[in-house]
Amino acid sequence: MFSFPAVPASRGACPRRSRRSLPSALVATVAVVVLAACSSGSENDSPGVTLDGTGGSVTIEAHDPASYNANRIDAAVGDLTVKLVQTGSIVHDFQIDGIDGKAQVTGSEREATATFVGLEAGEYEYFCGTPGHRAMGMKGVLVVTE
Ligand SMILES: [Cu+2]
Repeated sequence: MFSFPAVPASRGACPRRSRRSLPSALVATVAVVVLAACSSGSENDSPGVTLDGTGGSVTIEAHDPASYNANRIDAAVGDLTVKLVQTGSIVHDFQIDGIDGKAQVTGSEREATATFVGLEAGEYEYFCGTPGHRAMGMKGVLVVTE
């Protein structure tokens, strides 16, 4: 199902007896390595990119299959208008955890704008509400400062 690039090749050459006694802890470790590889892969589209929304507006891109072009947005206390731009054909949206509002794009509506009102200082998670996308890493942190 998946190759194990993080596992030394020598492990694959282990004699049969050691494979039989493979501790479950090692199996769990391998599973974690695979998960880590998957999640880092899904975030490759937005490697540490921060968007500046401190002026009250920001434009973020939605990429297929499930990522934004940034994993952080900085904003100021107050209102934030977010323009979501579609670069593919899958339905995506932009929501902020705990805040009313949603910008949604589809194959035919390539841009959508939403204004999130009265943001207070703090950190919020923004995400795509299309089923499965948030879990695939289509999310980021919104940092609101005074
Ligand atoms: Cu999405």
